[in-house]
Amino acid sequence: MKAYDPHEIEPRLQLQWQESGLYTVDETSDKPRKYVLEMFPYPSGDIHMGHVSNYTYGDVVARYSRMRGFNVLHPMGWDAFGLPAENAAIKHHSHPAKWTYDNIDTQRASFKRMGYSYDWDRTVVACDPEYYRWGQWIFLEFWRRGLVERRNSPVNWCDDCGTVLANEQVIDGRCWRCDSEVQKRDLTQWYYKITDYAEELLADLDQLTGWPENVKQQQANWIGKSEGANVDFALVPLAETRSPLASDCEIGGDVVPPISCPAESGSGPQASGTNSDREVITVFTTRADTLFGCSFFVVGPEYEGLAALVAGTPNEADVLAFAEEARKVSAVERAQGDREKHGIFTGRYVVNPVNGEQVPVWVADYVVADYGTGAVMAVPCGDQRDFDFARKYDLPIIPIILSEDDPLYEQLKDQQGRVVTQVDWTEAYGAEGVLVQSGPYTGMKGGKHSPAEAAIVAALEAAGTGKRTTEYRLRDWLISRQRYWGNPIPAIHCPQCGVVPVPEEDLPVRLPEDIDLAAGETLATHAGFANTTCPVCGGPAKRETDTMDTFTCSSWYYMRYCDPHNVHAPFASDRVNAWMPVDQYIGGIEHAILHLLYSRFFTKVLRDAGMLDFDEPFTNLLCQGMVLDAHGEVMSKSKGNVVSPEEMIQDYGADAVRAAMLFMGPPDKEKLWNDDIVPSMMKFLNRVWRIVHDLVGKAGDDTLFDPQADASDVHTLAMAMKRERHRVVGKVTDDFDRNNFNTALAAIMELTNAVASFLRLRPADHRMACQTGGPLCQDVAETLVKLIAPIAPHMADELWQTVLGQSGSVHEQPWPEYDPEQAKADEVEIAVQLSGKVKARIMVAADADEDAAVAAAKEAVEAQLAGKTIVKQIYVPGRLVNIVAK
Ligand code: ANZ
Ligand code: ZN
Repeated sequence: MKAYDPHEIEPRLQLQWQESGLYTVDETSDKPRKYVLEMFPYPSGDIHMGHVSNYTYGDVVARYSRMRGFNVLHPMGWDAFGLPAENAAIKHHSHPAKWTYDNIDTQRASFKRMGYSYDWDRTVVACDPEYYRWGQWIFLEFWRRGLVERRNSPVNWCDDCGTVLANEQVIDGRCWRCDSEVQKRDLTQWYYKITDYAEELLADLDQLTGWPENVKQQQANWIGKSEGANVDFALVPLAETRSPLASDCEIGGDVVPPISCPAESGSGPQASGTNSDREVITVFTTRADTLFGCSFFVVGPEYEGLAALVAGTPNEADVLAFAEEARKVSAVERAQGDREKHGIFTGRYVVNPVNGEQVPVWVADYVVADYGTGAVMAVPCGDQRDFDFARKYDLPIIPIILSEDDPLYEQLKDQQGRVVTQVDWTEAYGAEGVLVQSGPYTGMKGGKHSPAEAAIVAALEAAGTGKRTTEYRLRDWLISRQRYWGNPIPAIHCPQCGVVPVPEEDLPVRLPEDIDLAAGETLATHAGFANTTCPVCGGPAKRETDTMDTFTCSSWYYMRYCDPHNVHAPFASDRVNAWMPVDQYIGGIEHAILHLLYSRFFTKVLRDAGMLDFDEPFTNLLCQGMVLDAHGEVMSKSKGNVVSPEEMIQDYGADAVRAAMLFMGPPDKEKLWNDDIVPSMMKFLNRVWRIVHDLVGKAGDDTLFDPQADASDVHTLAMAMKRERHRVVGKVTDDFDRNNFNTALAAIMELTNAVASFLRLRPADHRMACQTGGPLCQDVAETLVKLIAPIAPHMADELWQTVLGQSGSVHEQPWPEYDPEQAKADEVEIAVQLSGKVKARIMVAADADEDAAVAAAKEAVEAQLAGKTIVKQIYVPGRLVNIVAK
């Protein structure tokens, strides 16, 4: 027997597969289609273990699906625009394209060396003008559809990256790429109006039954739908503001008068005085039911009308200085619940529309600018942030919602005056409860979406001081970047005509190649690029010099794979509709929001443009867990704990590395690397190699036959091998269907054990000569090779073609069938219990009826039953007999 030599086998078969076009998709095939896709990589250089796990999972799914009779689309490409290329080019005085394409070459070679079954004719490279041209076309289509906007607003700025970032790219206040702290700047930027699709992006998560729950939850939280109301608080004119807070709001005893002295207190929303003739500040609240507990009012430091609000008040200078300081802290940090809150009284009051009370207006840093209206009605009784703030600045806490079993409820339920500050309270009451001290609404159920909330909002709407609204946390997607190595935004700034789109026939707007980034040149300073003529009036004009966020490139590449060489359109609809949605998508959890949300958005827009006939791009999603080092730490160059796939392949071959990756654990869980795993997989592959040879009588001296072994069991073991063959095919099929690659591999190992036990007992020539032995051994050999083909594709194909002497590749073979009947054991072990306690275990026929099983059980516990009467007997087929005796 030739020794198993992956270094000889693997490159030879890779060449054979490539030359025969084994993985080239045949669009004319009438097999059912299946689209298997892994997130395309960023061409960062050498491949790492994360790549190996991601792309090995995808390759197993693709290969298994082909054997199951599908016409499989399994493409690969590169997400090739982005900053690292630009930074490397600056460092080495070269061009980002060179760095990028060199790295692509390296990665492509590695992927080929891993034996991945891609259709290489469909490669999409994002920085190729033939691809980015259509990204520009899509930009213009979005523009035509009213989904592009250019506006000035505070944006996230990363100094290290020298560019703005989308909200999704700011993780805990830091840049997603370089981890440096993100600042706010007021800039005019380009946006995609993803918020137009907020509702559908949220609602359609329900369709995604093939997605992990945690990913859907993260998207739902990010979209952050809140149903509530906008409520208008009228501003008390400065001239009518009588006195500062303290004297108005003496908190002496338990019962105090209202915070200020309005006309009719506690009478519900006032029908008179709609706020149309007065200046109002509007708040967004999900808890209009708590309006009677509003004891102060807060605007954020960014509040637009702040300067006007405090103009002429004694506090003016202090308030403005405070706001300026507070604005410096990022919104993310400020929104953190446990952060210490800071604020200052503005000297102004607003009127609570439900009871006419005047409440003081504060500026506080826990109110963020870009949510709701940027102003908050503070209800310290019901909201923890307001509660903390009230405690710190000694503002009233009016209990207005309580649990009925709270002793305070009894005390307050008929309260006429008002009980304020609850000194013994340690936290706000955020739950549902019953309203007290709430005028006509006292006694009603309160909470989010509660009857009291509905009633109060209805009354506010009737009075013209409120309106039902739905808020989303999702913000529009800021897509412009101040960097060279990206897709140019196809727009022109004309002094006469304004901002106009580049005409479609002028696409692509090409990146200039002659740019000296190291010398600080940018698209804006590159005269040849920046100066142009206006397509409308023909006058001199400037090109837009921002490029698009690279996430725009990754939002539709999977559509392009379906029609990669189209020169007339991004893709032909019928070709994309024929393949999509992607049946199995595989990638990292870090894209739970970013790439996956943007792709869903693109899909919906292009559907509305009549280009697609589906709503969601990815039917099933597998998010792979990270590969960590043996101590559970992330592998990184700086820590020096990186395991190089290249070295592993050099030592053991690609098949062993693939098997190791699959065997390490469930694909969606974190995996701990250990140095023994590849060598032990190598050992296992060697065993399969030998067993397959031996089964068909080609092992020679390497046969497992052991003349010393007791051969009396040979028939039983042959039957056991046959049973295992059927059982394991069933198990592996089931496991592959659910992406349980590790347990599939474990089952294959069990089959090799059964085969080895049999092979020990009978020499090959006897086996091959005997009537059942010959066909059975051949069948088991073929089955084993097919089962392992998706995992170790090179070894399997070598065994198939050379040792089993079959024509064609194993990767074109149908998946093995199995017969569940034959997988059943003849006998099963069952427990024998006496009054519920296990006393013995016996073997009975798998299809034994109750009488036979109980008889066998009684025999097994005969001694213990002596002298007792049997009261009851229970038989659970295949599991147990329970005898109750006294
Ligand atoms: C009064 C109130 C009482 C509130 C109560 C909550 C509980 P969700 O549910 O997450 O959408 N809010 C509104 N705009 C804000 C802003 N710009 N910055 C900080 N907080 C803001 O949150 C909605 C609630 O968050 C709103 O309902 C408002 O406080 C606060 F017992 O109004 B609530
Ligand atoms: Zn950065």
